[in-house]
Amino acid sequence: MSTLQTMNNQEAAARDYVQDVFETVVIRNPHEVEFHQAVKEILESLVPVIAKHPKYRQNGILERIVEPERLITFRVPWVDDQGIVQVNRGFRVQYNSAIGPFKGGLRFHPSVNASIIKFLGFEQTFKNSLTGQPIGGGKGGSDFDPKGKSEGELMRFTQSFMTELYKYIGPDTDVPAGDIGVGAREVGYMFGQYKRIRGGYEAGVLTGKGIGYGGSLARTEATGYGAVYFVNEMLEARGIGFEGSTVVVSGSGNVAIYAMQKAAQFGAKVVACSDSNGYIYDKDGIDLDTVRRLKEVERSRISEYVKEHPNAVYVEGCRNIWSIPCDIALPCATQNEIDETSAKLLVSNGVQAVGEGANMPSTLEAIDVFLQAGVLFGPAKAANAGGVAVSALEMSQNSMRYSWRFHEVDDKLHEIMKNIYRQSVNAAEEYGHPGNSSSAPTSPASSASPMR
Ligand code: NDP
Ligand code: 2IT
Repeated sequence: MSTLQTMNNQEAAARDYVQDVFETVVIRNPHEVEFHQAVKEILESLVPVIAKHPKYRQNGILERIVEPERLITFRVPWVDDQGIVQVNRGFRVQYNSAIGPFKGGLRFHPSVNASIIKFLGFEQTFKNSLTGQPIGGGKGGSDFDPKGKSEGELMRFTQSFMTELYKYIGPDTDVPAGDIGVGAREVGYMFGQYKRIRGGYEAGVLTGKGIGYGGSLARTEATGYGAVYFVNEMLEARGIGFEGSTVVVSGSGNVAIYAMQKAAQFGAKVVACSDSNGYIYDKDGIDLDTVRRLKEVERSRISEYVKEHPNAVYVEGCRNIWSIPCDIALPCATQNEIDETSAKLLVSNGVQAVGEGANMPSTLEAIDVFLQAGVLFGPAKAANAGGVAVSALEMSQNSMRYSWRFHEVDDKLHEIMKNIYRQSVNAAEEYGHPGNSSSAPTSPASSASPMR
């Protein structure tokens, strides 16, 4: 048999194995379309690795990787301002602890369910290992909707959530942090409740804490800054950069704000951002101070921006943000916000690079469009790893009972993002990139609809 024939046989065997594992995932996790999507993306990319190392077909590695160590669900009762008892559902997936305690954020959003939490926990496992830090993968959250809740309601809900979650977490077992709908305020309520229940000060049980009680400088900025650092590496490899470029960012939350800030510091003009109601377009460049005040202080809608900046326009509905011509697109809102149509629009408008600040913001079809068009594509697991990387640095500082200065943490973050880029390039050189969707495992149940 020729070497080429042996290689083809190994690749066919790898593809069959991956297809079998994927079919089992679909059967075992019915209707969990986001989870199927995340698993499919990873399995597809592993075909050349398994073809090259056939031993991985024998030791059940993929079967173990696709199954979380455990998924915890629990009731979260709380009393609203009218004195009525409300009940939400809480989740924590402890996905994989092979290289360290489970680590990953908590999301409070009405769309949260087992599928969302499992896709996020699965992604987190790979992202965390890419950071080079000793952290396993986890994720959690609730279908609680923080929008429109009073401060008292938010506090009572969050304390009730921790009253159950505390049983499963700890500085050496599982360390949650923030995600959509969970920032330093919510982490603060949770940390206080955990401390009361445990009767001791275990600073490393949560990250993303306030600076006064064990938080790390630069954690707030880390995900957005890290995404821009990663994209900058991609651009520099092509001899270009942010300087003079036009950037569109979706979202206007934690990740989006600091991606905009760093992109602007690197000389880009950020012309658009959004929230779940709509987007703003300011052709002269968005005034970030206004966005930060509206979102971080007043917690109001992005539509308010145009009242202070009459030259900007507000468009209801956030999907069409991708019709704005740009050189660099940074999706920083939520999963499946860029579908095939949006990806084609971005490509036809000349986009050069896409960096995923959000988790799984591009559908599988959208990723194919970017790869086929030769667009520089920074996948979430690599591009947004800066947040959790600095969370791991927060854990280190808590263990040392010491804190680094802002620039020390930022320098470490920058180095970590460069290292993730180098690892990604090395892997692509060794195994090729998964641009060809024909090698993907297939299932009719596996395509998630966009923007839920
Ligand atoms: P925030 O809650 O701070 O901000 C989320 C932003 O996205 C808001 O502008 C929100 O609008 C918008 N958004 C949320 N859900 C939807 C939706 N279904 N449709 C349209 N817009 C939506 O969250 P983060 O900035 O922390 O997280 C953003 C993304 O980045 C998420 O995918 C998260 O998983 C990912 N991420 C976060 C990290 C972190 O450190 N925080 C680390 C790595 C990834 P609105 O206010 O109207 O809801
Ligand atoms: O998706 C993510 O990486 C996060 N939400 C951050 C997790 C963390 O533990 O800092």
